[in-house]
Amino acid sequence: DVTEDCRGLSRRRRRAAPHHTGAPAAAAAAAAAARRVAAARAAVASVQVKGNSSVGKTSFLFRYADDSFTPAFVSTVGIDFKVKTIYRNDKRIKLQIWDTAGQERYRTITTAYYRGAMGFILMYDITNEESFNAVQDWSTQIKTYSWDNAQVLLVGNKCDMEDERVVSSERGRQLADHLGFEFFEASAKDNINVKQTFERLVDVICEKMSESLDTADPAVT
Ligand SMILES: Nc1nc2c(ncn2[C@@H]2O[C@H](COP(=O)(O)OP(=O)(O)OP(=O)(O)O)[C@@H](O)[C@H]2O)c(=O)[nH]1
Ligand SMILES: [Mg+2]
Repeated sequence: DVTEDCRGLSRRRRRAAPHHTGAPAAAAAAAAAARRVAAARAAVASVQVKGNSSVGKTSFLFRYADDSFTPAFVSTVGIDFKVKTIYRNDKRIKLQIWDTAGQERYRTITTAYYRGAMGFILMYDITNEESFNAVQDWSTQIKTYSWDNAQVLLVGNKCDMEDERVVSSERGRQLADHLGFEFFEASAKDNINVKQTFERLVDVICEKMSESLDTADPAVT
């Protein structure tokens, strides 16, 4: 429960804070309190982007969070994250997006983080057969290490490179159906389906969360 977490955090902070007097301190305290209230009101959703190295995970995140794109390839070391506040159905949601390294050598580090995610974007590159073949393995990893109710979307990235396409939309869709995931083709470069992917994932997570809250309600028999 996110609200509980925020309250717990503010209690700990209050106890640890030194006792100040005077207007600047009071103003700062009021501002801090306002921030705590705002933070407590926002739900937190945590998602991760997975898939082989160079499929475009970091680019996808940068396009979404900063609306930027660079053609240079800087392979991610370990794990990193960005936070973006979004509004869905009048609800404020702090979306925590974890960008994980696709390279095999960081697998031990990245595997440790699966548990924390409510949803995953599993990505391949439509111009790279190997990245598509790896989707099954990534899916198995997700199912093995993540929370049982975690939601997954399959994304075929780089759909701007139609001339170099080796994975047809049809094969992508079939694999998604087989794995039970929703499917999008997208381009971080041309900003196609990036926002839509994240928003759909958040909506699916919210649906799933309220479903599991309903079934967990002890008043319902
Ligand atoms: N044409 C095109 N190029 C893209 C797209 N997305 C990413 N790229 C390029 O693909 C390369 C790899 O992108 P990254 O986002 O760094 O890949 P990654 O999946 O984060 O790789 P790792 O961090 O090693 O796991 C970079 O040169 C990007 O510019 C896209 O939609 N279209
Ligand atoms: Mg990366």
